Amino acid sequence: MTKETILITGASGQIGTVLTEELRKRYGSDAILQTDIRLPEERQGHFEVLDVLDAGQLTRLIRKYHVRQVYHLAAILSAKGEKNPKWAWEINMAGLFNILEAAREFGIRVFFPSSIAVFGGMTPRVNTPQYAVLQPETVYGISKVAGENWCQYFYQKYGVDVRSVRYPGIISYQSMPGGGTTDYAVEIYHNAVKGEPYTCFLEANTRLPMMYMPDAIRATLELMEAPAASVKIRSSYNLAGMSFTPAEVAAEIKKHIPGFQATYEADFRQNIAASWPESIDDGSAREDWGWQPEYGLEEMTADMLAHLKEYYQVALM
Ligand code: AKB
Repeated sequence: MTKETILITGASGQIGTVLTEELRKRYGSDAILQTDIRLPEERQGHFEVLDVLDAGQLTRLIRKYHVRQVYHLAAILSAKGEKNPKWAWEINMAGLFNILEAAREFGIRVFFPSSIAVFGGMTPRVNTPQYAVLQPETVYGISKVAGENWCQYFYQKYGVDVRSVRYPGIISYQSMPGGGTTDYAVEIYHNAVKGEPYTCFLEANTRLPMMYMPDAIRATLELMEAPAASVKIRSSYNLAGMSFTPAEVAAEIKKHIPGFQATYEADFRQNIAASWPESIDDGSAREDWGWQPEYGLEEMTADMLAHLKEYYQVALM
C-alpha cells in the first residue's frame, strides 16, 4: 500500500460501496482500505475485517496501513435501531468513540455521517434550519445528536479535524440501503424495473428530504477536501438535495413505466418519518464550502431507471 491510507468503516454498506469506488478512482486502489464487520464474497482492493467496537484492531490497522483519514460509515440505521435500541446505541456511540480516540492519537481526519434523524417533532418541518431543537424520537437519532456533539468536542478540545453532514435519505442504483426509514425510495425503483407492483411502508403523502447518491458522494468529498478554515461547523452541516413523497416518486416512475402500480400500507416506520423534516435549509453548507446539489426527482428517476434496466436487463416498454 502507499504511505498514507484512507480507511472506510462500513465499506460494504449503501454509501460505503459507492464512496469506496470514487475514492479509489481519485487516489488509487492502493490508498484505500475497506473495512467491515465481515468480508464480502466479492471484493476488490484492500479489505480487512473490523468490528468498530474493537479498538485494538482499529489501532492495529491504523498503524499497519498508515491511516490518515477515516470515513466512519458503520452504523445501525433508524428502523433497525428501534428493534434493538441498546445494541444500536452501543454500535453507533462506542464505535464513533473508538474512531475519535484513534483520530486524536494518530492525527487523523474523520468524516462522520449524521442524518436528518437528529430532528424530531419539536423542530420546524419545512426548511428546517441548521440550528434547531434537536429532540429525536429514535435511538438512531439520539446517537447521531450525541455523535455530532462528541465530534465538536473532539475538535474544540483536541483539534481533531472532524467533518460531518446530516444526510437525507440516499437513493442509489449500485447498492441497497438496510434498515432505514427512507429505504422505500430505493426499493420502489427495483420493483418498477422488475415489472412488479410496490407496497410502500409509508403513507402516500409523507414528504421527506432525499438525495441521489452522486450528489451525496460529491458533498462528502467536497467537505472532506475543503480548506479547514472553510469548515466552520464541526458538529454537522444540514445538507439538502430534493424532497418528495412516495406518491410523487411513483408518479415520476409511471412517466417511464406506465403500468407501474404503488400501494401504501404504513407500518411503524410511518411514525419515524412523521417526526422528521420535510425539507432542509442547507444555507451554511452552501455558504461555507460551496455546496450545490445537481439532481432533482426527474433527473434522478431517469438515471435510476436506466441503470437498473441495464442491471436487470429488461425492456421498460
Ligand atoms: C434512515 O432512514 O435511517 C437513513 C437516514 C435518513 O439517516 N436513511
